[in-house]
Amino acid sequence: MTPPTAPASAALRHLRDASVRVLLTNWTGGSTVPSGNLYPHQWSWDSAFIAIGLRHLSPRRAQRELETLFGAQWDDGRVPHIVFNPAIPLDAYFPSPDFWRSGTAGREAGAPRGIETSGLVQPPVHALAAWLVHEYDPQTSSRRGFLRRLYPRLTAWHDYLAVHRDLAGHGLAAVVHPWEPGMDNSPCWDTPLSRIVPAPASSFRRADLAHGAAADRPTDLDYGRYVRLAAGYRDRRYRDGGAPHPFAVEDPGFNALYIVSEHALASIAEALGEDPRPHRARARALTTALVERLWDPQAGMFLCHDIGTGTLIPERSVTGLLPLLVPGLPTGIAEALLRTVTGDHFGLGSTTALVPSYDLRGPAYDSARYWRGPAWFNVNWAIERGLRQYGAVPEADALKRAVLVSAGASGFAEYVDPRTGRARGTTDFSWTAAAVLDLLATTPEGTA
Ligand code: 9WN
Repeated sequence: MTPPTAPASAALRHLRDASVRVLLTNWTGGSTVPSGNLYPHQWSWDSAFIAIGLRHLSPRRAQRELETLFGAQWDDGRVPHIVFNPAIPLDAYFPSPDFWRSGTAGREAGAPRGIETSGLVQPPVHALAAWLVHEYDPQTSSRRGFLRRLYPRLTAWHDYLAVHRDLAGHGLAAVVHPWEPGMDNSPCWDTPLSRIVPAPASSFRRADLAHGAAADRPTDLDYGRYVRLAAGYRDRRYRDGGAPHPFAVEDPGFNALYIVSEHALASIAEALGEDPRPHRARARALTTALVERLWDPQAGMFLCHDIGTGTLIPERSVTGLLPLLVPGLPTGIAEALLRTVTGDHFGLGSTTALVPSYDLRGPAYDSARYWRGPAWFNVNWAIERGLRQYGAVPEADALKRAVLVSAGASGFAEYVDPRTGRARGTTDFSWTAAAVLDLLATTPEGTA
């Protein structure tokens, strides 16, 4: 790995202009697509990261991004992982609205009328995004009643997680499909997924391979399992209670973002003159549960918990480093996380400039394939914040430089090979551009 050098100020201006171009191109009038070709609809956690970047370009547009997403919220509080654009042909993305059937299969759970969505969720980054968007321009936010309108929706979202997704009864939210933690193809899911009988390949047609190299994407076997699980959830009408879910995992990254967003809800409540204490109490309880249930001292990081077997999954994924974002971790744990991120398994600052999505020494490591090794920009944006929060300032500065250099050099790739920086997946990816805009805003010109 060659350490990234600081881009000069002309290069920084060029990078900013290029990120703006990506976000303007991917804006569809009420929200932003993650990618014009591979993902032509609105995605939940993408929109949160996108709003964080968009605030530097247009605070109004950033507010709109989140408002559009929450316009598709279900009555039970869930925020769907995809909100479909009716103008896009059905075969442009699989699974399409006719697979999810939110209007019929989701009726009891309160899927919105007149908008097609999926029935799964993604990590709850939204309250954090709403707070950062508000903080950037409180005047526009207050004038538009942004927080006032969004706050009840955000609390209903977190209540959905607390009431319907605490599947093990210890407070943490569980995910019921590998698409829910957002790191779809992580080796962490291999064991729980192996218990799922795949849907026959002839029963569905993937659209992703028309836009991405097969070696960068999940295998057909994994897709068969994703389809079987999603169809099963749909066929039980997206109910979370009753029979146990065939796939149920407590994911540290998902829960870390939940905790950080619960802290953000406390700030939002305070700004609105509401009571922040219930949010602080929930954030504290979740932090205790995260440490008690998912911390593994031998690994020096958090691991996923397979609710089906009641055991921790012995795979090191970047999801287990995301708790660096959580304030107030016990000192020993924060120190161990800092050692792990820079140690042999993730190599930050020695063999890698960006944190890989999976253990460089792990048996399933693959530098090209999706969440099985490549470095992702939203995750690295989050780790940069976490490093800074726990005082690892030189490491955070170096990571910030690496994100800027690598995003620009890769054409705003969806993900990159963590050792070489080679672009993988698609390019002109919205959250990559958003991460750049946000990091540039805290980078004095020429001193990155
Ligand atoms: C399924 C949109 C989404 C991201 C996920 C990423 C990928 C979808 C897919 O793209 O997932 O939701 O079709 O592979 O894994 O994190 O939100 O960018």
